[in-house]
Amino acid sequence: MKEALQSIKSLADELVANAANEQVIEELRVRFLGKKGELTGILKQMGSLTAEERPVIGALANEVRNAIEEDIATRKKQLADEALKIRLTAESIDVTMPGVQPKQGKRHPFQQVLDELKEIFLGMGFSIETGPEVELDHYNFEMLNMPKSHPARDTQDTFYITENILLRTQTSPMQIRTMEKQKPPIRIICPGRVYRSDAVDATHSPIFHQIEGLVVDTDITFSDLKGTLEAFIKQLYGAETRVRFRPHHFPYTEPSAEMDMSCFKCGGKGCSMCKGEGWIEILGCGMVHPKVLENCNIDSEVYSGYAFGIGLERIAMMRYGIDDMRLFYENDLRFLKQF
Ligand code: 2NM
Repeated sequence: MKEALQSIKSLADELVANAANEQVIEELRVRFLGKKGELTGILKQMGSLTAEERPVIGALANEVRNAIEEDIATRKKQLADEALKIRLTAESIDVTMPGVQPKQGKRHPFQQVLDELKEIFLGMGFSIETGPEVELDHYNFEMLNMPKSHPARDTQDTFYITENILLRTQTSPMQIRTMEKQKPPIRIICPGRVYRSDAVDATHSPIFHQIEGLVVDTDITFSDLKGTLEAFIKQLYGAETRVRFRPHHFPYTEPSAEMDMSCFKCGGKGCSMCKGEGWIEILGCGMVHPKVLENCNIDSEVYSGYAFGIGLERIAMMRYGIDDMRLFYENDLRFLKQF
Protein backbone atom coordinates (compact mmCIF):
# COMPACT_ATOMS: atom_id res chain seq x y z
CA MET A 1 0.00 0.00 0.00
CA LYS A 2 2.89 2.24 0.80
CA GLU A 3 4.27 1.62 -2.71
CA ALA A 4 0.85 2.31 -4.21
CA LEU A 5 0.68 5.70 -2.39
CA GLN A 6 4.19 6.59 -3.49
CA SER A 7 3.53 5.74 -7.12
CA ILE A 8 0.30 7.82 -7.01
CA LYS A 9 2.35 10.73 -5.69
CA SER A 10 5.08 10.51 -8.30
CA LEU A 11 2.55 10.05 -11.13
CA ALA A 12 0.53 13.07 -9.86
CA ASP A 13 3.76 15.10 -9.50
CA GLU A 14 4.68 14.49 -13.10
CA LEU A 15 1.21 15.00 -14.63
CA VAL A 16 0.49 18.18 -12.65
CA ALA A 17 3.89 19.66 -13.48
CA ASN A 18 3.18 19.14 -17.18
CA ALA A 19 -0.47 20.24 -17.13
CA ALA A 20 -0.95 22.75 -19.96
CA ASN A 21 -3.95 24.61 -18.58
CA GLU A 22 -6.43 24.94 -15.72
CA GLN A 23 -8.87 22.48 -17.22
CA VAL A 24 -6.24 19.71 -17.26
CA ILE A 25 -5.34 20.52 -13.64
CA GLU A 26 -8.99 20.25 -12.61
CA GLU A 27 -9.24 16.86 -14.32
CA LEU A 28 -6.12 15.73 -12.43
CA ARG A 29 -7.55 16.96 -9.11
CA VAL A 30 -10.70 14.89 -9.65
CA ARG A 31 -8.65 11.90 -10.82
CA PHE A 32 -6.34 11.85 -7.76
CA LEU A 33 -8.19 13.61 -4.93
CA GLY A 34 -11.87 13.32 -5.89
CA LYS A 35 -14.49 11.17 -4.11
CA LYS A 36 -13.98 8.40 -6.62
CA GLY A 37 -10.31 9.27 -7.07
CA GLU A 38 -7.23 7.08 -6.82
CA LEU A 39 -6.22 8.25 -3.32
CA THR A 40 -9.72 7.69 -1.96
CA GLY A 41 -9.66 4.24 -3.54
CA ILE A 42 -6.55 3.35 -1.55
CA LEU A 43 -7.91 4.78 1.72
CA LYS A 44 -11.02 2.59 1.32
CA GLN A 45 -8.72 -0.43 1.63
CA MET A 46 -7.39 0.72 5.06
CA GLY A 47 -9.73 -1.75 6.78
CA SER A 48 -7.56 -4.65 5.76
CA LEU A 49 -4.52 -3.22 7.55
CA THR A 50 -3.24 -4.15 10.97
CA ALA A 51 -3.56 -1.76 13.94
CA GLU A 52 0.16 -0.95 13.69
CA GLU A 53 0.13 -0.32 9.97
CA ARG A 54 -2.99 1.85 9.95
CA PRO A 55 -1.63 5.11 11.52
CA VAL A 56 1.55 4.86 9.46
CA ILE A 57 -0.31 4.45 6.18
CA GLY A 58 -2.89 7.04 7.30
CA ALA A 59 -0.18 9.59 7.94
CA LEU A 60 1.47 8.79 4.61
CA ALA A 61 -1.86 9.10 2.78
CA ASN A 62 -2.39 12.59 4.35
CA GLU A 63 1.11 13.55 3.37
CA VAL A 64 0.50 12.44 -0.23
CA ARG A 65 -2.83 14.32 -0.36
CA ASN A 66 -1.23 17.53 0.98
CA ALA A 67 1.67 17.21 -1.44
CA ILE A 68 -0.64 16.75 -4.45
CA GLU A 69 -2.82 19.70 -3.32
CA GLU A 70 0.28 21.83 -3.02
CA ASP A 71 1.51 20.73 -6.46
CA ILE A 72 -1.84 21.70 -7.95
CA ALA A 73 -1.83 25.12 -6.28
CA THR A 74 1.72 25.79 -7.41
CA ARG A 75 1.04 24.80 -11.02
CA LYS A 76 -2.14 26.89 -11.06
CA LYS A 77 -0.24 29.95 -9.95
CA GLN A 78 2.49 29.25 -12.51
CA LEU A 79 -0.06 29.08 -15.34
CA ALA A 80 -1.77 32.28 -14.18
CA ASP A 81 1.58 34.10 -14.02
CA GLU A 82 2.50 32.94 -17.52
CA ALA A 83 -0.87 34.04 -18.90
CA LEU A 84 -0.50 37.45 -17.29
CA LYS A 85 3.00 37.83 -18.70
CA ILE A 86 1.79 37.04 -22.22
CA ARG A 87 -1.08 39.50 -21.87
CA LEU A 88 1.15 42.27 -20.55
CA THR A 89 3.56 41.82 -23.45
CA ALA A 90 0.74 41.80 -25.99
CA GLU A 91 -0.95 44.86 -24.50
CA SER A 92 2.13 46.92 -23.87
CA ILE A 93 2.03 50.46 -25.31
CA ASP A 94 5.08 52.31 -26.48
CA VAL A 95 4.32 55.79 -25.21
CA THR A 96 7.33 57.16 -27.08
CA MET A 97 5.80 56.32 -30.51
CA PRO A 98 4.88 59.41 -32.55
CA GLY A 99 1.10 60.10 -32.54
CA VAL A 100 -1.25 59.82 -35.49
CA GLN A 101 -2.43 63.24 -36.64
CA PRO A 102 -6.24 63.09 -37.01
CA LYS A 103 -7.50 64.48 -40.32
CA GLN A 104 -9.31 67.71 -39.59
CA GLY A 105 -12.14 68.94 -41.76
CA LYS A 106 -12.99 72.59 -42.27
CA ARG A 107 -15.91 74.71 -43.34
CA HIS A 108 -16.68 75.00 -47.06
CA PRO A 109 -15.74 78.45 -48.48
CA PHE A 110 -19.48 79.18 -48.93
CA GLN A 111 -20.05 78.50 -45.27
CA GLN A 112 -17.18 80.82 -44.36
CA VAL A 113 -18.60 83.63 -46.48
CA LEU A 114 -22.12 82.96 -45.20
CA ASP A 115 -20.93 83.17 -41.59
CA GLU A 116 -19.19 86.45 -42.34
CA LEU A 117 -22.35 87.98 -43.89
CA LYS A 118 -24.56 86.66 -41.07
CA GLU A 119 -22.23 88.17 -38.49
CA ILE A 120 -22.46 91.61 -40.13
CA PHE A 121 -26.28 91.56 -40.30
CA LEU A 122 -26.66 90.14 -36.80
CA GLY A 123 -24.48 93.04 -35.65
CA MET A 124 -26.97 95.46 -37.25
CA GLY A 125 -29.92 93.95 -35.39
CA PHE A 126 -31.21 91.50 -38.00
CA SER A 127 -32.29 88.01 -36.99
CA ILE A 128 -32.12 84.87 -39.11
CA GLU A 129 -35.12 83.00 -40.54
CA THR A 130 -34.88 79.76 -42.50
CA GLY A 131 -37.54 77.65 -44.17
CA PRO A 132 -38.47 75.03 -46.77
CA GLU A 133 -36.67 74.64 -50.11
CA VAL A 134 -39.72 72.82 -51.48
CA GLU A 135 -42.28 75.61 -51.60
CA LEU A 136 -45.81 76.36 -52.61
CA ASP A 137 -46.29 78.34 -55.81
CA HIS A 138 -48.40 80.63 -53.58
CA TYR A 139 -45.40 81.77 -51.47
CA ASN A 140 -42.76 81.67 -54.19
CA PHE A 141 -44.71 83.68 -56.79
CA GLU A 142 -48.31 84.64 -56.07
CA MET A 143 -47.69 86.54 -52.82
CA LEU A 144 -44.65 88.25 -54.37
CA ASN A 145 -46.77 90.00 -56.98
CA MET A 146 -45.96 87.51 -59.72
CA PRO A 147 -49.31 86.31 -61.07
CA LYS A 148 -49.71 83.21 -63.25
CA SER A 149 -48.85 85.18 -66.40
CA HIS A 150 -45.48 86.41 -65.10
CA PRO A 151 -42.46 85.33 -67.20
CA ALA A 152 -40.42 84.27 -64.13
CA ARG A 153 -42.98 81.51 -63.58
CA ASP A 154 -42.08 79.88 -66.84
CA THR A 155 -41.48 76.16 -66.50
CA GLN A 156 -38.26 76.85 -68.41
CA ASP A 157 -36.83 78.65 -65.38
CA THR A 158 -38.47 76.92 -62.45
CA PHE A 159 -38.31 73.31 -61.25
CA TYR A 160 -41.95 72.37 -60.72
CA ILE A 161 -42.78 69.28 -58.68
CA THR A 162 -46.54 69.53 -59.20
CA GLU A 163 -48.62 72.37 -60.57
CA ASN A 164 -48.57 74.09 -57.17
CA ILE A 165 -45.33 72.82 -55.62
CA LEU A 166 -41.85 73.81 -56.75
CA LEU A 167 -38.24 74.26 -55.68
CA ARG A 168 -38.01 77.86 -54.44
CA THR A 169 -36.29 80.21 -56.90
CA GLN A 170 -35.35 82.68 -54.15
CA THR A 171 -35.60 82.84 -50.35
CA SER A 172 -38.29 85.55 -50.40
CA PRO A 173 -41.11 83.03 -49.71
CA MET A 174 -39.59 82.81 -46.22
CA GLN A 175 -39.94 86.57 -45.89
CA ILE A 176 -43.60 86.33 -46.90
CA ARG A 177 -44.11 83.58 -44.31
CA THR A 178 -42.47 85.82 -41.68
CA MET A 179 -44.62 88.85 -42.58
CA GLU A 180 -47.73 86.65 -42.36
CA LYS A 181 -47.03 85.42 -38.84
CA GLN A 182 -45.15 88.37 -37.31
CA LYS A 183 -46.21 92.00 -36.84
CA PRO A 184 -43.73 94.79 -37.73
CA PRO A 185 -41.10 95.78 -36.76
CA ILE A 186 -39.47 93.04 -38.82
CA ARG A 187 -35.73 92.94 -39.45
CA ILE A 188 -34.62 89.57 -40.86
CA ILE A 189 -32.23 87.87 -43.24
CA CYS A 190 -33.10 84.59 -44.96
CA PRO A 191 -30.06 82.63 -46.11
CA GLY A 192 -30.46 79.40 -48.03
CA ARG A 193 -30.30 77.25 -51.12
CA VAL A 194 -32.38 78.20 -54.16
CA TYR A 195 -33.04 76.55 -57.52
CA ARG A 196 -33.37 77.70 -61.11
CA SER A 197 -33.43 75.72 -64.29
CA ASP A 198 -30.13 77.08 -65.62
CA ALA A 199 -27.47 75.23 -67.60
CA VAL A 200 -24.19 74.78 -65.74
CA ASP A 201 -21.32 77.06 -66.76
CA ALA A 202 -18.58 79.08 -65.05
CA THR A 203 -21.07 81.54 -63.53
CA HIS A 204 -24.35 79.55 -63.41
CA SER A 205 -25.57 76.59 -61.42
CA PRO A 206 -29.14 75.24 -61.08
CA ILE A 207 -28.53 75.18 -57.32
CA PHE A 208 -27.15 78.30 -55.73
CA HIS A 209 -27.27 80.25 -52.48
CA GLN A 210 -28.83 83.55 -51.49
CA ILE A 211 -29.21 85.83 -48.56
CA GLU A 212 -32.27 87.99 -48.75
CA GLY A 213 -32.98 90.71 -46.25
CA LEU A 214 -36.21 92.40 -45.20
CA VAL A 215 -36.98 95.36 -42.96
CA VAL A 216 -40.56 96.49 -42.28
CA ASP A 217 -41.52 99.20 -39.83
CA THR A 218 -43.17 102.61 -39.74
CA ASP A 219 -41.18 105.33 -41.57
CA ILE A 220 -38.77 103.01 -43.42
CA THR A 221 -37.40 104.89 -46.46
CA PHE A 222 -34.99 104.34 -49.32
CA SER A 223 -32.42 106.20 -47.18
CA ASP A 224 -32.58 103.38 -44.62
CA LEU A 225 -31.97 100.89 -47.42
CA LYS A 226 -28.98 102.84 -48.76
CA GLY A 227 -27.43 103.46 -45.36
CA THR A 228 -27.76 99.86 -44.23
CA LEU A 229 -26.45 98.30 -47.44
CA GLU A 230 -23.56 100.76 -47.63
CA ALA A 231 -22.61 99.97 -44.02
CA PHE A 232 -22.82 96.26 -44.86
CA ILE A 233 -20.51 96.49 -47.88
CA LYS A 234 -18.00 98.65 -45.99
CA GLN A 235 -17.78 96.03 -43.25
CA LEU A 236 -17.29 93.31 -45.85
CA TYR A 237 -14.77 95.06 -48.14
CA GLY A 238 -13.35 97.95 -46.12
CA ALA A 239 -14.29 101.52 -45.20
CA GLU A 240 -12.91 103.00 -48.45
CA THR A 241 -15.48 101.09 -50.54
CA ARG A 242 -18.05 103.28 -52.35
CA VAL A 243 -21.50 102.23 -53.58
CA ARG A 244 -23.91 103.39 -56.26
CA PHE A 245 -27.51 102.51 -57.05
CA ARG A 246 -28.91 102.00 -60.55
CA PRO A 247 -32.66 101.80 -61.28
CA HIS A 248 -33.89 98.28 -61.97
CA HIS A 249 -37.12 96.31 -61.97
CA PHE A 250 -38.38 93.58 -59.65
CA PRO A 251 -42.08 92.68 -59.41
CA TYR A 252 -41.97 92.65 -55.59
CA THR A 253 -40.27 96.03 -55.00
CA GLU A 254 -41.05 99.60 -56.12
CA PRO A 255 -38.82 101.41 -56.70
CA SER A 256 -36.17 98.76 -57.37
CA ALA A 257 -32.43 99.12 -57.81
CA GLU A 258 -29.19 97.28 -58.29
CA MET A 259 -26.29 98.22 -56.07
CA ASP A 260 -22.71 98.36 -57.36
CA MET A 261 -19.58 98.65 -55.25
CA SER A 262 -16.32 100.29 -56.28
CA CYS A 263 -13.96 97.57 -57.52
CA PHE A 264 -12.14 96.05 -54.51
CA LYS A 265 -9.14 95.27 -56.73
CA CYS A 266 -8.43 98.61 -58.51
CA GLY A 267 -10.40 100.93 -56.25
CA GLY A 268 -12.42 102.22 -59.22
CA LYS A 269 -9.75 102.95 -61.81
CA GLY A 270 -10.78 100.02 -63.99
CA CYS A 271 -9.09 96.61 -64.23
CA SER A 272 -9.69 93.04 -65.44
CA MET A 273 -11.75 92.24 -62.31
CA CYS A 274 -14.33 94.96 -63.07
CA LYS A 275 -13.84 94.72 -66.83
CA GLY A 276 -12.60 98.31 -66.94
CA GLU A 277 -15.78 99.62 -65.32
CA GLY A 278 -14.45 100.47 -61.87
CA TRP A 279 -17.76 99.13 -60.49
CA ILE A 280 -18.97 95.63 -59.59
CA GLU A 281 -22.63 94.64 -59.34
CA ILE A 282 -23.26 93.21 -55.91
CA LEU A 283 -26.99 92.94 -55.09
CA GLY A 284 -30.57 93.74 -56.00
CA CYS A 285 -32.86 95.72 -53.72
CA GLY A 286 -35.89 97.98 -53.43
CA MET A 287 -38.80 99.21 -51.34
CA VAL A 288 -41.25 96.36 -50.72
CA HIS A 289 -44.18 96.73 -53.12
CA PRO A 290 -47.35 97.89 -51.29
CA LYS A 291 -49.22 94.97 -52.88
CA VAL A 292 -46.77 92.51 -51.24
CA LEU A 293 -47.33 94.15 -47.84
CA GLU A 294 -51.12 94.06 -48.31
CA ASN A 295 -50.92 90.38 -49.37
CA CYS A 296 -49.49 89.73 -45.90
CA ASN A 297 -52.15 91.83 -44.16
CA ILE A 298 -49.70 94.62 -43.38
CA ASP A 299 -51.26 98.07 -43.84
CA SER A 300 -49.15 99.80 -46.51
CA GLU A 301 -50.49 103.19 -45.39
CA VAL A 302 -48.91 102.66 -41.97
CA TYR A 303 -45.89 100.52 -42.73
CA SER A 304 -43.19 100.51 -45.36
CA GLY A 305 -40.15 98.33 -45.89
CA TYR A 306 -37.12 97.54 -47.95
CA ALA A 307 -35.70 94.24 -49.16
CA PHE A 308 -32.56 93.02 -50.87
CA GLY A 309 -31.10 89.85 -52.34
CA ILE A 310 -27.43 88.86 -52.40
CA GLY A 311 -25.96 85.90 -54.31
CA LEU A 312 -23.50 84.04 -52.13
CA GLU A 313 -21.59 82.43 -55.01
CA ARG A 314 -20.56 85.76 -56.53
CA ILE A 315 -19.35 87.07 -53.17
CA ALA A 316 -17.35 83.89 -52.52
CA MET A 317 -15.84 83.95 -56.02
CA MET A 318 -14.71 87.55 -55.60
CA ARG A 319 -13.53 86.95 -52.04
CA TYR A 320 -11.24 84.09 -53.06
CA GLY A 321 -10.44 85.11 -56.64
CA ILE A 322 -12.22 82.10 -58.19
CA ASP A 323 -13.32 82.45 -61.82
CA ASP A 324 -15.29 79.19 -62.16
CA MET A 325 -18.24 78.48 -59.88
CA ARG A 326 -18.14 74.76 -60.62
CA LEU A 327 -15.00 74.40 -58.51
CA PHE A 328 -17.08 75.10 -55.38
CA TYR A 329 -19.43 72.18 -56.04
CA GLU A 330 -16.94 69.49 -57.04
CA ASN A 331 -15.72 68.93 -53.48
CA ASP A 332 -12.20 68.21 -54.67
CA LEU A 333 -10.15 68.36 -51.46
CA ARG A 334 -7.17 69.80 -53.35
CA PHE A 335 -9.37 72.83 -54.08
CA LEU A 336 -11.22 73.04 -50.75
CA LYS A 337 -8.06 72.75 -48.63
CA GLN A 338 -6.86 76.11 -49.91
CA PHE A 339 -9.43 78.16 -47.98
C1 2NM B 1 -34.11 90.77 -54.37
C2 2NM B 1 -34.14 92.07 -54.84
C3 2NM B 1 -35.11 92.95 -54.38
C4 2NM B 1 -36.96 90.77 -51.98
C5 2NM B 1 -38.25 91.24 -51.78
C6 2NM B 1 -38.76 90.48 -50.78
C7 2NM B 1 -40.10 90.56 -50.17
F1 2NM B 1 -40.46 89.36 -49.70
F2 2NM B 1 -40.08 91.37 -49.15
F3 2NM B 1 -40.98 90.98 -51.04
N1 2NM B 1 -37.86 89.61 -50.41
N2 2NM B 1 -36.73 89.79 -51.15
C8 2NM B 1 -35.98 91.23 -52.96
C9 2NM B 1 -36.02 92.50 -53.42
C10 2NM B 1 -35.03 90.36 -53.41
O1 2NM B 1 -33.21 89.83 -54.77
C11 2NM B 1 -32.32 90.14 -55.81
